[in-house]
Amino acid sequence: MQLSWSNYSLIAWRRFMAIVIGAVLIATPLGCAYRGVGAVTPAAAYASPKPAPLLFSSDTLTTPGPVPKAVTYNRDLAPIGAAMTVAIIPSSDGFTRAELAVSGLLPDRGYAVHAHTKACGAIADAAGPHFQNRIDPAATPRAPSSNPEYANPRNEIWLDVRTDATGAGTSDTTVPFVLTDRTPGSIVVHEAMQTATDPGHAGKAGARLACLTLGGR
Ligand SMILES: [Cu+2]
Repeated sequence: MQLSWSNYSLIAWRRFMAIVIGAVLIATPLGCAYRGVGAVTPAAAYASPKPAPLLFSSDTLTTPGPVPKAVTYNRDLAPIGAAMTVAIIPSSDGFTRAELAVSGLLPDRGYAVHAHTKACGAIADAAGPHFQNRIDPAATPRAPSSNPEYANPRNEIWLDVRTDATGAGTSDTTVPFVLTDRTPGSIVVHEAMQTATDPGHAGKAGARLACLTLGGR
């Protein structure tokens, strides 16, 4: 059977319309996204969040002032002039490594150390609670997370350190998550010699002695 001209033109017309409709379907979200109308491209909708860059901070402790990067809240246990250096290093395999070096602290002493959510401030509480990868839904500002399911060194970044005879020490940890748009604001040194891990006390480490702000916040 031979196709008539009208059959050909009908098929051609249908193909043409299919191409036009397809092009409109593809172009519409791109155009909306470009104009910031709120639509997102399918690729953006399924793309994983961009990993945070390396976080590095280093400074010596001073008294709380207008915008200090590193502060002491207890000069006896965290003397002015003591130094803190921290690097939080993303990796491509789903892990994050954190390294801490301190000097000028008391000799032969343990210090509990963690990443906290906010920058250091005039008062020790300014640094907020511990940074958690999966945030404990039961935690509140008055009752920070103490559930070992959340307050543990795999869901938080713990850098408990022990100083040598000169007051210097290093510690490191590797956690099984990557930082994305939400990153820690500071590293806080506590009075306890190591962080508690038992239920109801997990993550607790006594008074905040010193704080180093991460990044420019
Ligand atoms: Cu802490």
